[in-house]
Amino acid sequence: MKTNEVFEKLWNQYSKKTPSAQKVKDLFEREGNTVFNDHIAIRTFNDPRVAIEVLAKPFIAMGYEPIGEYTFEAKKLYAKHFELKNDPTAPKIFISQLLVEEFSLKLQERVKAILDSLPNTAFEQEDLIVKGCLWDTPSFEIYQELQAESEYAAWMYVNGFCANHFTVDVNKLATFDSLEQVNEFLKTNGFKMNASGGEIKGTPDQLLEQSSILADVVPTSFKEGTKEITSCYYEFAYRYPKADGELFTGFIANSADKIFESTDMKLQSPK
Ligand code: OOG
Ligand code: NI
Repeated sequence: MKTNEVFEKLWNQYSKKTPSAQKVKDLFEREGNTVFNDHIAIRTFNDPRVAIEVLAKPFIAMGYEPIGEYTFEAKKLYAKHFELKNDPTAPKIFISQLLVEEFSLKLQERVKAILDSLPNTAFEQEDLIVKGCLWDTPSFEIYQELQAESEYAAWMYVNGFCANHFTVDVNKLATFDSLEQVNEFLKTNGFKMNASGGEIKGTPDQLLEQSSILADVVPTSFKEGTKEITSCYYEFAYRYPKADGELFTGFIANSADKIFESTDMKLQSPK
């Protein structure tokens, strides 16, 4: 797949299941901005059939290289970020995986059963990253059981392979000077921020400030019927220059830890 085609497919899938993202993008554009994408993120399980290396394949084929790695002890996650070295304007890619063996045997068996239900050819598809929930219609009972151990596992079971967020490059917005201004604008327009760890994660000293709106809650098919659960979210990033004058391109584990929670059902206010 060509670079533009991959990002177009990812955006189409993501914006369909994340109505707020298209709304926010339209709002920025109406204010006179062009919206550039700083990075996307993809989630997976560390099973060798679908681990980071497997999902990174289409990006490696485009010339992306692994740059940074991150561990999240409490959430039992590991992540890598990838950059296209010869093109600093290309979106960065953040891929994380659930460290399945660190959870209960029951969760390990659930994940294995989900993946075993598919033929190996399913994991070899070149557009695996936009295949979503490849397996059978999920069970709400299993969703809740996974959620008790890991919001990430439960989210992954239902949403599968997709960009779980795109990220507005705030440095490139013409009518905003700071992430704080962006957040005020979003709140004025009725969007709910992920306030876990503060609305702004990271500091100028860390060279990266990030915020995100809470994931949309959308009707989702379960064996037991339709339920409202989280899909994807939109992130906003402001980067500061390093000593060499170039903008910092990495991620900050402590901030990322809180950004993950944008899809947590526990952050959603009860209806
Ligand atoms: C990724 C969360 C981390 C960032 O920019 O720090 C992240 C996720 O929600 O899968 O995107
Ligand atoms: Ni992000």
